[in-house]
Amino acid sequence: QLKTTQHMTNIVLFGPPGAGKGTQANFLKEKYDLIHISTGDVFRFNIKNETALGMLAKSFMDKGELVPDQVTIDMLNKEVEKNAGANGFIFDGFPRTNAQAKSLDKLMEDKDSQIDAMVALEVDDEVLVERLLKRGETSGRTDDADESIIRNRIKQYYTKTAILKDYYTDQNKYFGVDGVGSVEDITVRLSTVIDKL
Ligand code: B4P
Repeated sequence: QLKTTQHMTNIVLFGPPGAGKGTQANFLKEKYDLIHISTGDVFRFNIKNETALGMLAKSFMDKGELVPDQVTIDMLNKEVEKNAGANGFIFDGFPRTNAQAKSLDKLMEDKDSQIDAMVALEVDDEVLVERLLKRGETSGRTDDADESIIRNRIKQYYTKTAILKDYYTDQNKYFGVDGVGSVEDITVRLSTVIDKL
């Protein structure tokens, strides 16, 4: 018997901190009519509203550490459930660990769907630091305020997150894009990949 699919398009937008994930997701969600879930934004919303989740997340984010997997996974699952019936999702900042990637696959499978692609923004470390320090001048984000915290975030990326490139490459789902250039040019590069899915 053939499996029925919902024809959802689900994209993981990937890259180190400051690569432009949030910036690009805002364009792509409109263009492809997808629900954008940024785990960083959800945590910041909870911090602003002083929820228990926010207070917990803040203790990690302020140091440039990752929030523990189970907390992040539970939150992500709830955000997806809130949007049942969507055409698909852009996951921005999730998954960031192997455990998160596995749980996302399971979540999609339960919906008779799948992750179609990981689209990665490739940017050199020094450019990342420069961008985040610049954002820190106005964003009020505690994790952008200090170079040592920014460097710790990049370190966390290399030790815990970068390995996910292999996870998706093994499934022929990894697509890397040059993340340096104008925001518009980078949107075109990403769209070229997504249009082929
Ligand atoms: P995020 O909110 O995901 O923070 P980020 O990695 O800095 O976001 P992003 O990469 O989207 O920034 P953007 O490029 O848009 O995470 C923050 C923290 O939350 C993490 O450190 C962690 O503690 C926690 N967290 C989140 N998800 C988690 C998870 N799954 N598991 C555990 N913990 C989690 O912006 C960067 C800057 O570059 C902006 O100022 C932008 O204007 C600029 N920019 C963008 N494109 C540009 C371009 N083309 N040229 C020049 N500048 C550009």
